[in-house]
Amino acid sequence: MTDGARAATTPGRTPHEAATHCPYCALQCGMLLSERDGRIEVLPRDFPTNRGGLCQKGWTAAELLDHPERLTTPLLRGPDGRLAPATWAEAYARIVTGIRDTQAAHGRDAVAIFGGGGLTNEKAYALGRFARVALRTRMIDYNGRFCMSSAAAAGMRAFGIDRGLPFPLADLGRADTLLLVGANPAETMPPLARYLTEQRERGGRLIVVDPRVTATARLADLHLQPLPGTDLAVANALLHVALTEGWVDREYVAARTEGFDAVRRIAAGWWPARAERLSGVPVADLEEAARALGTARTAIILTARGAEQHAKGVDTVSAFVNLALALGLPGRPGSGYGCLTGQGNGQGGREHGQKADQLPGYRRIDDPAAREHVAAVWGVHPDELPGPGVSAYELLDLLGTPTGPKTLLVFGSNPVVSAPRAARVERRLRDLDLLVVADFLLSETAAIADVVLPTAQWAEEDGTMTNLEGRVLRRRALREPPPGIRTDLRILADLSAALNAPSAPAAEVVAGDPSYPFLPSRGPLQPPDAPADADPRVVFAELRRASAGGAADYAGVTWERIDAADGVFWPCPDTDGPDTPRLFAERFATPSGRARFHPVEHRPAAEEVCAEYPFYLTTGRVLAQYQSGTQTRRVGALRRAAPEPFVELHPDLAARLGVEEGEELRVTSRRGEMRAPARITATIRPDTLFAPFHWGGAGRVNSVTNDALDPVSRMPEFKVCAVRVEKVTP
Ligand SMILES: Nc1nc2c(c(=O)[nH]1)N[C@H]1C(S)=C(S)[C@@H](COP(=O)(O)OP(=O)(O)OC[C@H]3O[C@@H](n4cnc5c(=O)[nH]c(N)nc54)[C@H](O)[C@@H]3O)O[C@H]1N2
Ligand SMILES: Nc1nc2c(c(=O)[nH]1)N[C@H]1C(S)=C(S)[C@@H](COP(=O)(O)OP(=O)(O)OC[C@H]3O[C@@H](n4cnc5c(=O)[nH]c(N)nc54)[C@H](O)[C@@H]3O)O[C@H]1N2
Ligand code: SF4
Ligand SMILES: [Mo]
Repeated sequence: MTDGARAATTPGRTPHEAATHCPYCALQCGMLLSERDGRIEVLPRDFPTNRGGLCQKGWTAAELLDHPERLTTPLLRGPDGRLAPATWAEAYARIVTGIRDTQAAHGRDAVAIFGGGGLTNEKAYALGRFARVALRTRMIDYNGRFCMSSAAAAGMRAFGIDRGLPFPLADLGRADTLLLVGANPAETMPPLARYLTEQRERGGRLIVVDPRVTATARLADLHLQPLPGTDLAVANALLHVALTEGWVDREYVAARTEGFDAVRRIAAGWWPARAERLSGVPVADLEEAARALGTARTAIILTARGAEQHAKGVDTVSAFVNLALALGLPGRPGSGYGCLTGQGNGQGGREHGQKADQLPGYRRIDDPAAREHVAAVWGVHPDELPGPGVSAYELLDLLGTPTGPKTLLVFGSNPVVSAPRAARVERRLRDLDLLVVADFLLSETAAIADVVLPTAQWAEEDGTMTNLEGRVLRRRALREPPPGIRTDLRILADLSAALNAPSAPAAEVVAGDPSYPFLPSRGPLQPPDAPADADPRVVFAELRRASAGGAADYAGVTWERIDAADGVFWPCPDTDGPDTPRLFAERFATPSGRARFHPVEHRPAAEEVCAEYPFYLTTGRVLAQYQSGTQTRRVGALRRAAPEPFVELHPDLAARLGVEEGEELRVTSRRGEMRAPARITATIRPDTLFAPFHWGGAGRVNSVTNDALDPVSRMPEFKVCAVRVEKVTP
């Protein structure tokens, strides 16, 4: 690994190698890149998360580096309405003029930023700083709101801290009972499946809760197949059984928690037959699941998007956290509750300030002490920092409206495909005076932009990512970006300079500070004319300072330290102190040190079925495509494996509609319609349809999904809405 790292910072060496991580999901599988005669080969590397495994997306990730459709120059929309190549100077001039004009006419908040959970920590941090210091806008949020926010909010209110897994992934393999709720890691994190196999080989019990018989459900001993949107009732019923059977850990509840009484009273009313009526999960299965959890020596409960992407996602996660607390799991060795983070930097991306209500280190932007600390690092007065903005969907839905932002800059997201009620979001984006998108491919969102900035890809930049375990990792560059292409950090630094913003004092701060031994030696990957704060090492050094003392404290994390071990788990406040692979052994991060129960009641989905829209639709992922598909739809092997959108439906329903396999279906909701071929399978409930969200155009399922938001996390209800379905007769 160190060899790879060294090679990566030594340009011109052939063969060129870099030990880095996959660009896609939060598992951040270790991989080795090697370049010979211009060809790049991907090899898996033994890393604690993937243990030498990779999925098909990882194996083929390098194909996009030299892809013919890669953007190589900035693009500007001309008077003829078309995007045409332009110089960087022209692109920056258009952006800076646009920002100035917009802010002069409509105020600072009329310029907005939309970020992404795939960005490195350095970029997420720089984006937040750019918004607050260069633009002085409060309007910044990011796609993690669509992903992680419900579990994050539930974790915060129970534990006082939000780290997806509060223990290393390897614990999964040793748990006696493992409950996966709305998670399909066999397709969404395939190398993780080996922990599930290991767990079962050791005699453990695996329980999966999913409305579909997924590849993950097929690995399970027990599969609960609820109606979408009824997990909260299921969780309360499991707690009900644990209570009546005496499996609640009373000592733990008394010593380590608060607020159990209110939760116990609610659970008392959730006898399993009541939950069965709502969810369709048989009483016997609920009792068996509760027994497997309640009588296990060690047990782990994990949630993912199936449980979380609901207008009651926070309360649903809280119901499972309540169950975990009642059984005494969090903080007990080998046990616990966790959430499976999704995007490559889904964890770090939600810690360093690209969220509307946040400053770096998971600080709150409305906390005076936090503002003072961060303002000092940024070299500005605390009063100059804007206040909290609005959440991702609310931001998108304000664009171009009389009171909303008129200019938007997007880094690392493709909301035209991935946002709920996407046709409306697309209209809002088109209503902007100026839309700027930084991407390395022409995503559906870039295609409607006024300015497109070609940016570097993962193998062309250094930085850090924080994986689903809270482990900070090193992304290591294999080679420089192709000519004409700039990194996201460079773009932000250039724009800051062009706006005459007080650019980050990072370089000076850091150069004079002996605790940053690796600075100010600039890496070979930064062109000599690049501003200092385009250097990811400079930005990371500043991030450490800004995060110091916060919940997500990175002050003691250095690139050297990451290189020397297999990453560093936050919080890690001191360079010579320990990091934190496991949280909660002695206390929780709440003021009292106790975990907090939160009483939660089931409530119906925002939209229930009716005569006009008689079926439920849920959405999710397939193995060979990633997210909005900008990247994976352009990789040959992945396109062949998953070439087009589809709608999954049960054979009984197909018979009623008179539809055959592969025939085109139209799925309609109150918000819009999509069309895609039918995929008939008995693995789905007869009252429910499923479609993946990886495609735009007519097959875009987000034309149909519901933009109802969770009141706390502002998470949209991607996982359930009411639809009608019919065969499209040619
Ligand atoms: N191949 C691939 N892998 C990925 C990604 C990708 O796009 N493609 N994206 C990454 C990201 S960002 C994320 S967030 C993760 C997501 O990882 P997962 O959460 O595992 O993925 P999903 O497919 O969105 O949802 C999981 C399951 O929830 C089920 N589900 C739907 N509705 C409900 C419900 O109401 N209750 C319950 N219990 N289950 C329900 C679906 O049937 C689905 O099988 O994957 C990451 N990995
Ligand atoms: N119906 C439905 N919709 C969903 C979901 C669902 O389950 N169902 N899941 C939601 C979830 S969990 C998520 S995370 C979102 C994800 O959806 P998006 O936010 O659209 O995420 P991506 O498709 O990963 O978009 C990333 C874009 O940025 C580009 N990109 C990648 N890396 C970088 C970088 O470093 N810099 C720059 N400048 N660009 C980069 C890629 O080429 C791509 O075009 O979708 C959400 N939408
Ligand atoms: S599981 Fe995730 S990180 Fe690992 S190779 Fe596949 S996409 Fe990449
Ligand atoms: Mo996600």
